[in-house]
Amino acid sequence: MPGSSKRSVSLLLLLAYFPQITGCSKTSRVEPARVEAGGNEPVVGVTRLGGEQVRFDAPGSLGQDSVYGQIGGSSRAVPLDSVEKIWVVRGGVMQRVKPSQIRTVGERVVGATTLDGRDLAFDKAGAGGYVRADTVFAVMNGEPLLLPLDQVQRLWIRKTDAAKSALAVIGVLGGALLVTVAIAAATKESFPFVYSWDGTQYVFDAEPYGGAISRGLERDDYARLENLRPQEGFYKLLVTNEVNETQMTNQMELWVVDHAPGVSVLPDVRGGLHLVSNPVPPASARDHQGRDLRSWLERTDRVIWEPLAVADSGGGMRDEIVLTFPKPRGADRARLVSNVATGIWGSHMIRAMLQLRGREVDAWYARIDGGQHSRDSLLAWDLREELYHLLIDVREPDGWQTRGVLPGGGPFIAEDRVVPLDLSKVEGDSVRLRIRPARGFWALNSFALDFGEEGPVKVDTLRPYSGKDARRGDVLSEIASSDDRYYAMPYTGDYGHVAFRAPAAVAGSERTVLLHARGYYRLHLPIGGDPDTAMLRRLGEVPGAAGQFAAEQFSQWQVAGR
Ligand SMILES: [Ca+2]
Ligand SMILES: [Ca+2]
Repeated sequence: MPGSSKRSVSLLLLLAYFPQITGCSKTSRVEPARVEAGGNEPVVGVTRLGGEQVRFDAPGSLGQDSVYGQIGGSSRAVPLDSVEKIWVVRGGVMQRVKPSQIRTVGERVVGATTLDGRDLAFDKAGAGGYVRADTVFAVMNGEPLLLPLDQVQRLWIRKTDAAKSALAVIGVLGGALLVTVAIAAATKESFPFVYSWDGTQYVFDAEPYGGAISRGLERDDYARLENLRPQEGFYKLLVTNEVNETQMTNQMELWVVDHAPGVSVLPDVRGGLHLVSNPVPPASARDHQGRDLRSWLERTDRVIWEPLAVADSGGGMRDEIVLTFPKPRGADRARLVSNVATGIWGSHMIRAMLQLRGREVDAWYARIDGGQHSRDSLLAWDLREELYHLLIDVREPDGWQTRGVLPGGGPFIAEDRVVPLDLSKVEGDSVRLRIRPARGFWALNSFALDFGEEGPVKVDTLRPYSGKDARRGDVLSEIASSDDRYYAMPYTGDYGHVAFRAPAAVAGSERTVLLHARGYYRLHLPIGGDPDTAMLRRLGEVPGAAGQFAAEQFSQWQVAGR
């Protein structure tokens, strides 16, 4: 970054903070802090030299020499040298970081997945990889590597927080369509982050209860904590709110399973645990355009199939992927083992669709919280569109039959999840499964089928031993059980520590620890105006309209980012 623009940026003061906790129209001021280019904070407007106030329609962004935002529906760039003050919302609504600015936000590129599905892991020595202009600069296998961004499908970013001793490696979409905004959505739109103490640091390990955007949608979530290790007899978790929302945790407990080595213990969506010993990858995986997706979907790795929210060559916003697995003779049931997350754009669409309700969003929340009928129709709509639930169809003699449902999750951590499948009507020596994900809403990592025998799973349930919020102190009684008491984290930056007494290890067995968490969250939305009733009606009544809306929003966002 040229010195002049950096200097002008550092002169700009952060002046405002809008705590839109419940959509109330309260604006308050907090202590000034510096705005960093590429920082977390979306720009709501600027004060120009001479005092003119400019307020953007939607959060804008700070570029190298201009502030970008929308005014009256059209994109504007306000040159920094004409700006006196920048107004930002603290917390990440949507972060746009220019490639040239990635190093200024303390992130390091540790790898890249290319558009053709290669996983490149950069050498860890030195400062790690970084992005400048349209190129990733890194060292791999001791050799310098220059990788054009338009060959990148996903960048892997290492984020550290020294104060909390926390580490997270997350994947963000890159690629030709996003060159000018190469790091998109580095802040997410939902779900608390849970970090596991691994003996030396906290490592990002779970994102519970995604999609539970109001109390009526509160749900249980089950996630393996692969990084958790006991220390001095305790398992320790760090829970953080890193996004612009209020997170409400009702309950946290650990499930400890000591089991035979070499077996995986995996949860289904209802919290049933399954012993999986021999998951078989698909023999073939093809989409409706004939693309071979097997190398993307055959194992859980950094090669993740995530179509952008752009129509395919036929104008469609739904993909259709058929997975074929060999079937042992006589097998009449199997367990689908999937590793699937909500896509980055799909995660963002939760916010975009809520914002359509404008000032009436609280009335919508009240309906969802107050009545099963409203919740049922929301779920029915979601199942029709397959935005946050994915139907698993099985090919039977009389056609495709839906035999399972897979919920979204993530978007930054996808859990392995089991879907028990009835195959009693499947004929022949193979099983064909079909999924029809809405484009932009899904990040598909892997699918496998396990035909092994089920056995009983013995679970040791651990209630929390201590729970301390960094600001409020003791929260143990709030997370101890599922009731009407919640551990609330209303502000971005809130965090707390939860500890559990670790049972002694069992000789000769392997241990799997799962987090069972229950809760919900509320997004902090901008002060609402008139609801967009025409669009809301279209989304509700017209099949496929939600996918079209996502594509329109994506297209507008790309234009605004240029
Ligand atoms: Ca509780
Ligand atoms: Ca994969």
